[in-house]
Amino acid sequence: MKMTFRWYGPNDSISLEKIRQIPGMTGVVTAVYDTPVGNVWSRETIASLKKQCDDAGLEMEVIESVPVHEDIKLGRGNRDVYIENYCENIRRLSEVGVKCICYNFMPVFDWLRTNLKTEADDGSNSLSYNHEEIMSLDPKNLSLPGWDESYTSDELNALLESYKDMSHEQLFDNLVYFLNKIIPVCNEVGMNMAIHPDDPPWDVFGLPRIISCKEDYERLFSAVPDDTNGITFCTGSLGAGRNNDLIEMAYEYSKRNKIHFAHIRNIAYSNELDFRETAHLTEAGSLDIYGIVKALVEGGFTEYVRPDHGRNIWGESGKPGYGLFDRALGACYINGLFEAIEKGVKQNETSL
Ligand code: DNO
Repeated sequence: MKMTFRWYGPNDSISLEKIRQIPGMTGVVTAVYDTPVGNVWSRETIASLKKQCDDAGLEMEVIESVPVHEDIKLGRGNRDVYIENYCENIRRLSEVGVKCICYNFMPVFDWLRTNLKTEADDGSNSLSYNHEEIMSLDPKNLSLPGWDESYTSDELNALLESYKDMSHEQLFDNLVYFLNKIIPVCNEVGMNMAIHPDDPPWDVFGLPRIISCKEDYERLFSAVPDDTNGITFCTGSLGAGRNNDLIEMAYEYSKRNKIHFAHIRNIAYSNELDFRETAHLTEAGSLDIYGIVKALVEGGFTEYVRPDHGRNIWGESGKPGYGLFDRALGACYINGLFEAIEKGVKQNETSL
């Protein structure tokens, strides 16, 4: 396992120097943020990110994300242009040693929450999701925390309109079309693709979502059966789906080398669909983080991990989910779990 930390580039309030001081940190997960979605990233910008990481003694082997242009998800006539740009980004990133790209295929919105500062009893605060609140919103006049605010309301309306009649099957076919074009490039340059699950893992605002559960993964793997076509195993996103058996999935997909990247965080269920994010510790939430890490280790997982969303603690008011303190605590906890479980597994092997 390689422990990494998400870094939002030179504008991140958390410096690489601080990230490096977190015990066990080997590298960062970053991206180019100033280029419009769908365009080719400049070699200079990529090289500059790489140099900053090198200078700080951190690796830059994972990119999160190279976003997928909506025209690709919609299967529009000009998608091939954006797909070719995507291929070029894969090539350019591989030139500087990137090994894994995290992306998602969620229409319009990425992750959705209704509150970014839900207070817990201990005075910390974190992100939360309330389904009734989401359902009461008019997607055409949205002002939701956490989604890409780069759309004007007219653009957003037009985009939502374009998805109006799209079925899950069509969206899935568009994903397969995209993957069939990019996977040959991934094989050529040695890049793993790691699709992020839908967050939350169900349809919202009538938009189809297709990467939410085991059946979705099975369909994805059989449609594009290639080693580079893998997943970002995000415990918090998948875990919001009460029917997802995370321990089973972690074991099964690490055994099949399908997990190229893992996001580890915990959530506490409040009722059937609602949840709030908690500290990473198993006992802090509803997910068995110990059980999940154990399943990853036993399945032979050796890829990248990052502590996902943290709370705001100790007076910090960080980027929602991405402050320093709680994610650093999360990294230490996760490192501890891996060390204990890996050593336990080795001991068992030698005593057999
Ligand atoms: C949220 C993140 C997601 C993720 C994208 C990947 O905190 O996990 O925004 O980066 O879905 O494309």
